[in-house]
Amino acid sequence: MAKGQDTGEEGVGGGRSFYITTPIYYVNDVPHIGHAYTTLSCDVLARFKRLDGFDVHFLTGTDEHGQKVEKASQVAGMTPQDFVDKVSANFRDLVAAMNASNDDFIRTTETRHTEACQALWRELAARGEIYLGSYSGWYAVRDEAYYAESELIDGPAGKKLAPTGAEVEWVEEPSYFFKLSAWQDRLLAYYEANPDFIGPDSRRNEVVSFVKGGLLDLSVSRTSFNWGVPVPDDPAHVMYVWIDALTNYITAAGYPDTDSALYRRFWPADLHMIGKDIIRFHAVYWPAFLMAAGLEPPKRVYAHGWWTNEGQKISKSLGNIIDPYDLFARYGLDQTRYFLMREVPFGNDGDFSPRAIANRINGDLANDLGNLAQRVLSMIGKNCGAAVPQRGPFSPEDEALLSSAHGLLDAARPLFDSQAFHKALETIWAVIGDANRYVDAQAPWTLRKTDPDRMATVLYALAETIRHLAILIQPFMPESCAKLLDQLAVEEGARGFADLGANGALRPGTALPKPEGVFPRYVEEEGGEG
Ligand code: ME8
Repeated sequence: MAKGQDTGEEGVGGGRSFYITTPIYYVNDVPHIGHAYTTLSCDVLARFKRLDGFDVHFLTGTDEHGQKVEKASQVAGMTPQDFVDKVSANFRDLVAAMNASNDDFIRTTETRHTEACQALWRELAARGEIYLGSYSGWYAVRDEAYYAESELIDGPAGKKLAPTGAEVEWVEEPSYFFKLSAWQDRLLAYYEANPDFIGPDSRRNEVVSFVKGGLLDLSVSRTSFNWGVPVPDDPAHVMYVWIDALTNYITAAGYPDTDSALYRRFWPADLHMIGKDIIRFHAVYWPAFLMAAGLEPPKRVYAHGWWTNEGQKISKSLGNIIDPYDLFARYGLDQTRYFLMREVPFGNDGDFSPRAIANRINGDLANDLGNLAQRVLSMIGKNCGAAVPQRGPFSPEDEALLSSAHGLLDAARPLFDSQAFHKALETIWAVIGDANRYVDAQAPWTLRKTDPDRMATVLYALAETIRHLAILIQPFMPESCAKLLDQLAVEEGARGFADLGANGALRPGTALPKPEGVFPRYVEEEGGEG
């Protein structure tokens, strides 16, 4: 069923398409580093794919219905609508502040979304996949999830808690059910036929054993509150917030108009990026809903790990929320983006510490990349008439450096396609290491006196290597790489992956602007904790 895995495919209108989504975030709280992290990873991949010639659709947005959001609006003393308008704007602002390149921002309170949810519901009902019954069991508002008695754990004072630690309440109400139990075998067959559907592998194994353990029918409507999408033809019910939320991915692809250019081009989505907390909803319920409605499941769901703050769970009640705006202000936007993608193997849990980010900024960025660019560009500025050097024949050392730069894209592609962002950076930084060793070995400052022609060739090979590095690092640090490429006088239209290699090589004699440092060292503020 999944077609065009990883490499994209010819869509409507030609060219390869790539549809990537973040979870839509609950508007019960202020956005924190965890939300920024998921959005960032999608932005990095969306930018990579655009540079690689794909027609990308990058979606993010907010999840605005359900009991949790309704309760948060009550605490804030606002109507749910006023409350969601206000908090959704915070998420939209964060997306802009972090320089995310999303093509759409969906809100589940929009009319297009209500229509899509109701159309999906009608389709499921018409196909006999939904029936009316009554639910009695445990519900955790914090997780917006139902739990079986057997899943509960013992909390303090003999209180039962959800396996996530969330409080549970007993719910008894009339409810529509989705016949999830009937999908167990077809889900397992789907996982089997599409080995890349769930990443990383550890999550895939977890999902497969959960489904093998047996599936119960899923309650998909609530009657005890009304902040949700009304169930068609039965207004006493609102849809369970997860059927509403998951539908956002097809709403934004034009559903229910499955003949629309948008839908034909972008559905099924190439990747739903999520955190590991919501894998069950995305890898079990969502493909079951879609298959039951006769629609294609997404091609891949990737669940990344969890950030903690100096070893502690990040939570409002612990007062240790990491505010992404604070990080951008203190360390710089691109520096923060780099750190988040480099520090922790993507897929693993990660721990934030001020020392770790300072080390990355001063080591990887200021020393390795920043110094390389600064040394080379200022030598060219001083010794080559502030223009791309005139090069002579390449030595085997020059060829070796250039060929490692030329090989970067092919090495990086499979790493991006498997969401191994940290490895992509490691691979790029290996070439930075090669380039720094090459500068030391060639010693252009000595050649200046002994063999100026050779110096020019060495500086040319280095400038060309830096051009490759800057083009490939753009997805992670778009603003800083734009500055580097400006300093190499690479035109804006010549910064895509098609311009890598000898075809787009710097032209000797091209005038270069005065070089400026792009990656300053991070100096701890007086009395700061950096
Ligand atoms: O679950 N570390 O929304 P949500 C890493 N509305 N990522 C984190 C994180 C942390 N400490 N904290 C949050 C919902 N995240 C639903 C989704 S989708 C159809 C509906 C990220 O606001 C991570 O991506 O609780 C996680 O999955 C998501 O925020 C949960 O956001």
